[in-house]
Amino acid sequence: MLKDKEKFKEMFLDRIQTIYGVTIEEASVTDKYMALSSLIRDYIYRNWVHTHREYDKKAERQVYYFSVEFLKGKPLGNNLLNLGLKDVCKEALDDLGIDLESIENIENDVGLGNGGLGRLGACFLESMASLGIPCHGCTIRYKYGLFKQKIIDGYQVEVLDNWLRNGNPWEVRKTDKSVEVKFKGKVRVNNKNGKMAFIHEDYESILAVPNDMPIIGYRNNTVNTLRTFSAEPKRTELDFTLLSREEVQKYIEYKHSVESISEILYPDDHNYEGKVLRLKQQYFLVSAGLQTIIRRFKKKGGMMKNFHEKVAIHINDTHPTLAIPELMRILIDEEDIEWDEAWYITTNAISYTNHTILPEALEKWNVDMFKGLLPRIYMIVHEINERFCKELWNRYPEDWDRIRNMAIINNNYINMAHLAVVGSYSVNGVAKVHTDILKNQVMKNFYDFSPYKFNNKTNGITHRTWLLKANPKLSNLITDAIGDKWIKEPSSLIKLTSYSQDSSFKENLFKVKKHNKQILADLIKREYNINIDLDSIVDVQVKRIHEYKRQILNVFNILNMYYTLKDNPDLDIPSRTFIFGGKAAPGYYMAKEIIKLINSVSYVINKDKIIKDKLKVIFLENYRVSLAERVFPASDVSEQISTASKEASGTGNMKFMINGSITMGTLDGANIEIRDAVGDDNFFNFGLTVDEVLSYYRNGGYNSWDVYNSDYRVKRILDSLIDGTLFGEKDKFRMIYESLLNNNDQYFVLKDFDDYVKTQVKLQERYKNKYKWLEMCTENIANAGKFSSDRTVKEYAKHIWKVKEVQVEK
Ligand code: B1N
Repeated sequence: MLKDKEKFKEMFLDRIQTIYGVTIEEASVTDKYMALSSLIRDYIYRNWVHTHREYDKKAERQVYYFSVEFLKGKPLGNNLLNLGLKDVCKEALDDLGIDLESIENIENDVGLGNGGLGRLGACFLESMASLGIPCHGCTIRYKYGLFKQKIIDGYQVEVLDNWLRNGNPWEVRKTDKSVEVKFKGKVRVNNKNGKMAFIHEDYESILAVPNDMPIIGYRNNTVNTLRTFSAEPKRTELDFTLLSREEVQKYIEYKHSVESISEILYPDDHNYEGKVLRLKQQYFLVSAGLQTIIRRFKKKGGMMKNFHEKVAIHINDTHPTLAIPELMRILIDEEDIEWDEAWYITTNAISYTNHTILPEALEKWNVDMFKGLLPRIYMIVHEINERFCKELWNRYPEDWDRIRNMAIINNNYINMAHLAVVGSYSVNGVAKVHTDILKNQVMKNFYDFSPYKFNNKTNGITHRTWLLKANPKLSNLITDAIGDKWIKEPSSLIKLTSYSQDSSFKENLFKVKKHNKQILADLIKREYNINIDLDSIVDVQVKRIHEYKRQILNVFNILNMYYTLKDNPDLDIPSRTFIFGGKAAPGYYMAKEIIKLINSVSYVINKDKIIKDKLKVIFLENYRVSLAERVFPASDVSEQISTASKEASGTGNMKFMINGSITMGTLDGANIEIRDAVGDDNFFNFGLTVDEVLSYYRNGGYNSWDVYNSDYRVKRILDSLIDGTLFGEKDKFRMIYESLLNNNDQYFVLKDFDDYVKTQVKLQERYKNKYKWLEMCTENIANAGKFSSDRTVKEYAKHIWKVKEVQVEK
């Protein structure tokens, strides 16, 4: 009924008046947003219930995707698009004098994630709903998502992200489905006629309350679920008048400690801290998730001995690895199943994805802390380790080094990646080269021991969000050329190849890019009062700020261009706009210095008249999903310049590609597969390869002073970081200077500098030939289909989870 414009208007007005108690004239934008979103939510309710009924009836196996992060962005626009309601909604609101875009703008991003890993989860959910893959997301309902970034005097300042302030119109609270999660206490062992029973006593009890958010498939009647859990105290209706002051005080402390569990998302990606609150979050998620899954499974008549045949549990990185011992606990202590059978069920239910090989990101929990918080779970992990080490001993008698190296518990620490590999039936990396590094280096011993577990699933992005929604003009152009089949079958984008020589197509592509640049330029003018030349090369690096992603290398090329132009202001080069965006972990000092450096360089260059506006540098504040949707469509060049071997896959690279930007990249992560897909002519590659980098590491690195001493450009740039000539202050960026020279340049910035600069010059030359450039853009779009998460989740479904798509009839 919402498909009819008049009906839409009527229902919208009715909702504003009856539910929000205001007339349309009195209603604030927030009222309108809440009314519209809740209207849509109610509209899909029947399909939501229906989808789950169909899954229970038709699906042989269902997947539960556990992740401590899902970075959704704004739900409203995606939901309208996938329901096919966007146009009618816009027209109905227009009639009422309301602008849909202004409503979309006030919606908060659902920022329950840091970066690539969380966004991958969100892309997977969209693709799975659109394909009818029976999958349910499970995560924590953080009260505060990833912080908002303010830039003050060039420095990052973090502000709490109170995304739930006005309520969340998309979620449905399921109080009646709450479960209890137990922490601390002790375990009493009962030996009854030779049968051991483990009784957990004196524990602290916490309520996990589920909230369900709909994940709407693309025009297929399917609505999947993202379940988020919030931690709440068990007893809420206390009569305080009957309590002593101490009791009241104790209760308040208990309440705070409980609520802190789902209070805030940890803002560090790639940096493991070992904090007890994080461990609490992880156990809270898996215990709550598994309990609700098992309760439903049994209610539908399932027998626990068949659990693994009907249910697949996926753990997104090691953060939900405690699903392994928690499932064992439930099977043994609550379902009375023997160890061996419980282990069989568990290791046939659980699969694991590894997302990084950076040593500082690997989770290792201190045994004493772990034992205190999770005494029963510790006993189980200990037993898993004992049995695993025995198995190793049988296979590799007396090979102590190997056994120590592979043990789950070693040196008083629990190695979560080891636990994840041992307790799963499948282990996958996220791009070919990353999986190879896992198999041949980082997890070599495990690969030798159980090679059948290891497989690759190259990441993907949902092209419906990142092309159809983010770039409507380009989508229309594509559809005009090859029809709209690509929306459901992204591999058919390949038909665009035949347009790479079509000058009218390319002329239109040029216009679309310019239009998108204009939108971004308007935003930049509004927010930063900087003018962008629409004919300049828009060169973008947006992602978390990290040394391994090498924003510094990008800055050094910019500084080199700046000095070259200062020396020769009439140099014939296309003008260039360099855009950066990204958050630094609040405790990552170096990353924060990099933000300050970019802003300082931006300040110096943008105001320098000598270079005649040939260079502009912009740091976009508070980079997030909704801003990303403006950035990718407007970019010409995609900077993917991580130190080879460090970026497991990257997914921003794919979002640029599908929007017709050309990659400037190292042969790292999925860049390699992108280059293979588009061909060398349509990709700018530079720098050390994975093998070269790994070989340097094995041999103790290289001497960065040699580069400093032999390359005057490098010397000039580095000196200007500390000598006051550029930034007016001595020692301003001493820390960066030291890391590159006296700390041996761990990420090979100086080593790759020369090749990077040369390749940038090559790119500039290529840009001068407009049609050649547009041909490259077309080739990139045409070959982007294989980087759709539709392809990725189909591979997971077929090869890992063994689940089939279910078509939900109306
Ligand atoms: O996961 C993405 C990949 O595309 C990126 O290359 C990879 O860097 C990213 C600890 C992480 N790996 N590890 C994390 C996140 C949060 C945290 O607390 C580590 N993120 C990635 C998707 O595969």
